Amino acid sequence: MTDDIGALIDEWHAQADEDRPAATTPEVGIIMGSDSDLDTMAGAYEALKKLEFAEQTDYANPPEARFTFESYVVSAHRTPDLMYAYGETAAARGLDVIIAGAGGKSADLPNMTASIAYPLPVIGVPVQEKSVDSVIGMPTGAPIVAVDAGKSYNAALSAVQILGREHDELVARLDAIHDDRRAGVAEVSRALHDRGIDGFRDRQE
Ligand code: RP5
Repeated sequence: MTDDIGALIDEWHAQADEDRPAATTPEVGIIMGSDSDLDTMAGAYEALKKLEFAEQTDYANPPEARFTFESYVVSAHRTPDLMYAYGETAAARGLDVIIAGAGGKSADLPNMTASIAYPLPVIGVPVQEKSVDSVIGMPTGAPIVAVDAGKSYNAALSAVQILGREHDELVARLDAIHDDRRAGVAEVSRALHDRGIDGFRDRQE
């Protein structure tokens, strides 16, 4: 293969053949149909960073963090060969779960990647409301896990829940951010009650 897409495909296949130890490869792969999806997919980055995942930008030189993710743009319609290669090599490259986001009415990247990468779990993120049916509309026997439109943050939490079945430290991190959320509700609840609605609103302005 000669073009840049071909070079990426060749690279992934070569990495799949390397058989690197699990601790040195990304656990989570984030793919999106276009870089215009990035703002919506950023929630996944936010959640993963909160859970102390580092972004692995060089497959051969992993960051120090034990848990990592990688990200790529993979368009189902413009580069179906790239999508196929990503799904096909994902498990051998060490990924445990893929988060795939796409927008538009024909948001096929998540569902097609789920079929290609099966039995690796794929969590679909409909980038827009109109993409929901396309992402979740899979026939019986062709599973995908999906979140609501735009909820890439939740997709990352779900990905880490899956990883947590193998790694107790991730369960502890998930518990910690859940506790933070509970504490946040307790704080505003008390502030609302104790200051009263007018006082609470005044403080927020
Ligand atoms: C989809 O089409 C992408 O996932 C994106 O949401 C949408 C528009 O893509 P661009 O034209 O911005 O590249 O495939």
